[in-house]
Amino acid sequence: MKKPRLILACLLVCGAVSAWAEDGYRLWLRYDRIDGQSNRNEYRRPTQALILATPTGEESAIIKSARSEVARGLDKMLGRKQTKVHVVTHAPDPALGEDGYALENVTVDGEAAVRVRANSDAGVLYGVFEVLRRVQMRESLEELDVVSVPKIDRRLLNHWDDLNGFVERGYAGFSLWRWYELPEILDPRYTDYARAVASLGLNGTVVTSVNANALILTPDYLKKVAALADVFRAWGIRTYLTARYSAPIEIGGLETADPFDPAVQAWWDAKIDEIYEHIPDFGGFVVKANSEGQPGPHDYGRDHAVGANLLAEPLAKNGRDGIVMWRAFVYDFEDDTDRVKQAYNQFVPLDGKFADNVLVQIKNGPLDFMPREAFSPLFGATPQTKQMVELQITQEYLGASLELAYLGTMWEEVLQQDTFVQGEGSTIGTITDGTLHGHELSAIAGVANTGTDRNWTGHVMAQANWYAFGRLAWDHELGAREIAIEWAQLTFDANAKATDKIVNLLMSSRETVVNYSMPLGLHHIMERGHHYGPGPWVEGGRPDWTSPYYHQADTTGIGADRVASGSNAIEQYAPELQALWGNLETVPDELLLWFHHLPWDYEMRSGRTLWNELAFRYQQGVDEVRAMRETWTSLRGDIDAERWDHVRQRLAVQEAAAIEWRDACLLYFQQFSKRPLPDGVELPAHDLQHYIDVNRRYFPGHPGDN
Ligand code: GCW
Repeated sequence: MKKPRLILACLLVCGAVSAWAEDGYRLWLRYDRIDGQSNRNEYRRPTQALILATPTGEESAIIKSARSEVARGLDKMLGRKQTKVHVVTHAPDPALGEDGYALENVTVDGEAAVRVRANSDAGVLYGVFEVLRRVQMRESLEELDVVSVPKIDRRLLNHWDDLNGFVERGYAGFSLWRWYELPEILDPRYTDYARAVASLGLNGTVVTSVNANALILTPDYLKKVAALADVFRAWGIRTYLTARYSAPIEIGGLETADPFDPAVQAWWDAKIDEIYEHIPDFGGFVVKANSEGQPGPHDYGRDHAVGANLLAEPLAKNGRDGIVMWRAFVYDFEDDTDRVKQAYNQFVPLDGKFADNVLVQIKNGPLDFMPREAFSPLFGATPQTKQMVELQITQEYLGASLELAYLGTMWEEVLQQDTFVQGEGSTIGTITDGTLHGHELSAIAGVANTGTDRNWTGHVMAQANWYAFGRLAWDHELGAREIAIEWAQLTFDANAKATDKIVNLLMSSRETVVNYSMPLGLHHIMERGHHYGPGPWVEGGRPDWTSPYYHQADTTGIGADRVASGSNAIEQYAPELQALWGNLETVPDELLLWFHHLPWDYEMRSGRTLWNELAFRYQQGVDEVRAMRETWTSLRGDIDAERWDHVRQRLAVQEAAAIEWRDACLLYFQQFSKRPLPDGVELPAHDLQHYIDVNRRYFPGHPGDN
């Protein structure tokens, strides 16, 4: 009687163990044993030793990290006891910049070796991660001729994490930073976080939210930040904070935070000295000022440049290289100018007034991370001011972590978008990397999608967005598809056919979300507060937080009028784009209703009326999610059951969400269009009121009460 029980127990335990193993925790750093033959192709196991060549040849903390990753990765994959790692000195090579690296084949004592050469220890670490990536992808380490140099200096994650553990627009649990345990207790997860960040070549993290709490700047909290910074430093990651503009009042006991007040200046000066005592390589601040209720220099009649320079000066004192990333996400509901014009209006007159170590941090769109918007016209409009792009990795408007939306395609579109400010080729990528206007210092930010969920990002497929952001921060010219291929190979290690299917699924997913939520250039028609699901009917309160402000639907038609007949926001763009987007003959369908208010019977390129096209796009979005589900079903057995089922469940949710968007929006807009749904578009299951009454209480990531 005993034996079967034992076997049963073993089966249960073993089953549980393997289920736990595929919980997504390992991200793209899986390092599974390679058995000589991979799913994809024959693989010749590299036998080489590793030579780490730096200008100093020292065994620094970062080099130790590189060694530990080799042991954890290479040895495990190759089933080796210990790869030989030699650290040697090498003359600096200007071609590699600060963080770049070269991978070369060399012979040491008659033995084949791979040399990772760089000008900094961080560069060596990035090179080691590339070696590991290549081995994971079964790429040969022979005939190596790799030189890789990041185009952007400061490659940052921005965490919107509050001190109480809540993550604003976070859909993967709570904050990774356990402030109440710090500085004494160090969660091992901090190291795993740092490994993941460094593996992508990211080199900075802003650990607190832009909706800032001044407490983080108090001595007790600075000790906690310093403990985190110590962990991150060993992985080449610098720590940054957000600065609450009114901190001199809230924690400094002053009566004002006016940047012209000498006591305020002295306070920041001393505070920044204190920060550097705790964190000698402190990176600087991100500041959200005079936006959505945050305090700022306007409270004292001073402009953004004066505001930013107040912090910039002490950050550059004594040879420090701290920076200020001053956000351009500013708009004021008391100003009745079209919201999408306001940042440009506030910042363009300030060009040339910002200190050298200030960058203006601009969201890709002038509104707010919509599934698609025209790019922010502020890009390139202040040639003397350093500008950087802020992308949102967390899916605030693209289905949170319930829905699959690969954002690599969206960011490729953004980074390669031509602004024409200096003629053709003036892309947002070249503005962000500083080359267009000849700026030395450059930075890029992505709002993180990480949290305490075991798989880090809530939806396993959302790991691809963290990955894609990191890769694009390193090289904004990489293609979304090549990044998706890498990620899918590293993450699932499936056969070639299955990998192809996963990549295709990723590649079309963002457009699918656009189709079922905000097609044809519609924007900001989501539910209020938590921003999940449809809400074209949202009205009341400040107008720029309502939906009709943006869709402008009425019996004559639909769309935001941003040409001369309306807000004329289009005038903020280069003449080439004004001509392209202002003209109905040439404006792409994707931006049609972003710029134009058009009659319901307007004839589209497809030959359909605008109303029919709108209905058709919503239906198409639903059909595409159904196709995604079929594709996923067909992957059963090609990837592990745990993650297969995880995604399968979420795709079912996504189909229901797509149907809800379609039905809610079409019923709502039909009140104005007064036209029937065209053939081929499914009839809604409920009346409009049903959708209006949907109330998602306690949706994660929303700071207000639900
Ligand atoms: O998109 C909006 C979000 C806010 C966010 C703000 C910002 C951190 O709804 O939650 O606040 O943007 O970027 O400052």
